[in-house]
Amino acid sequence: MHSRLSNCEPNNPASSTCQSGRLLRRAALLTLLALIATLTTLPLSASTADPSPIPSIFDPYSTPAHDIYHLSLFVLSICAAIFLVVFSLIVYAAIKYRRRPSDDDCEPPQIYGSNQVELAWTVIPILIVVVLFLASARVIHAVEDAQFPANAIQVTATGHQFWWEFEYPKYGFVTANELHVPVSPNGTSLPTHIMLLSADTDHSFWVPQLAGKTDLIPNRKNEMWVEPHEVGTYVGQCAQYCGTQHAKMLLTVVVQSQEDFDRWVQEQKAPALLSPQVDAGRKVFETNACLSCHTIAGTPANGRFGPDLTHLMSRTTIASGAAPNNEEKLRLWVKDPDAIKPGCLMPAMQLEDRDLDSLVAYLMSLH
Ligand code: HEC
Ligand SMILES: [Cu+2]
Repeated sequence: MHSRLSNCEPNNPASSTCQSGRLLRRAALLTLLALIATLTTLPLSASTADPSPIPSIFDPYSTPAHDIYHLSLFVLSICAAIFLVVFSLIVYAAIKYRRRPSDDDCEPPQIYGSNQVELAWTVIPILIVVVLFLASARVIHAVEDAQFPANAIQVTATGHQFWWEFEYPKYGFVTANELHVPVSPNGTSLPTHIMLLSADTDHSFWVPQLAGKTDLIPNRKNEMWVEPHEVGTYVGQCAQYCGTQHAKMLLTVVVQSQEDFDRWVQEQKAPALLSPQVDAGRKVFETNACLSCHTIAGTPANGRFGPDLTHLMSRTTIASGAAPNNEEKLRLWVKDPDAIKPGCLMPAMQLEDRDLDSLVAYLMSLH
């Protein structure tokens, strides 16, 4: 009967091996079922509740993020279908053709070449790849080649080790770490166009709920845009390793109603408040190196190496989200920036306690 193989000997496995094999198979099958059940119940739908504090690509709130979200669902479902088909076939084959006690240990008939099968496993994957390519190209085109209305907000974002600078060239002011943009309620379109630059090394701007990830590269202009549909605060992170404090480069985007945004713009455009009560602190600031690294509009301080401090107190955090913006943390920061952000590029200025107090009072007056 098995003339093809001469050294064919019947085999006789111990029944205990058989028993444990059956148990193993049953465990594997259960694991597989559990895996499939978990995968199919994952919450993949976009919610309409408030933006979650944990940024997620599955919870989009802005036009480009929506497009990317739908594309990823499409790609994921194709991949899931392929996974299910291939995995089921493997499991089926492994169970159906498993070794049995009755096996005679002979090599089965060997089959070579089948035009139908080979065509099928060449053509189907090619079709899948073409569909994925076209779907991606459509979204890339929609996001990268978008046309902007004349009233689009312009922002130049510059990545620094280890903070973000946001300049609004049309309005003529600069702020840091907390980007404000107007909302585009459903049906309207008021996008914010962001020019991405870097002052030192590579950074990456990623607020997953608003748009895809785009790098900030020295000597190069990259662009991106957001068009959020709901008011709220969205967070992200520098997504390209840029040095010691890369992990403390929080990105905060405050999406505001048109009126709130306009009010914020008016406040930011104004020069710094000069209150005589904090003159002592201002002198400390202006007679130390602070003024060559920081700008305070309306004063001699015009450095660009560190964040603009003109309206420091309009921000909720300092040092790119590393600490809340309050008197205690400001004092600690100016006394010893490394205590909050070890390795950051602001030096400890070794001030006397009295000078430190008046300096912090001055900073606290910068609303
Ligand atoms: C060598 C340049 C340099 C000098 C001098 C300097 N700073 Fe800074 N400062 C920076 C940099 C860079 C940052 C951003 C650090 C970060 O977030 O990683 C910063 C951040 C700050 C911040 C937080 C701003 C924000 O919105 O996050 C404050 C406040 C500040 N500096 C105050 C001062 C004061 C007051 C002095 C003088 C006693 C001073 N700085 C001197 C470079 C400098
Ligand atoms: Cu970075």
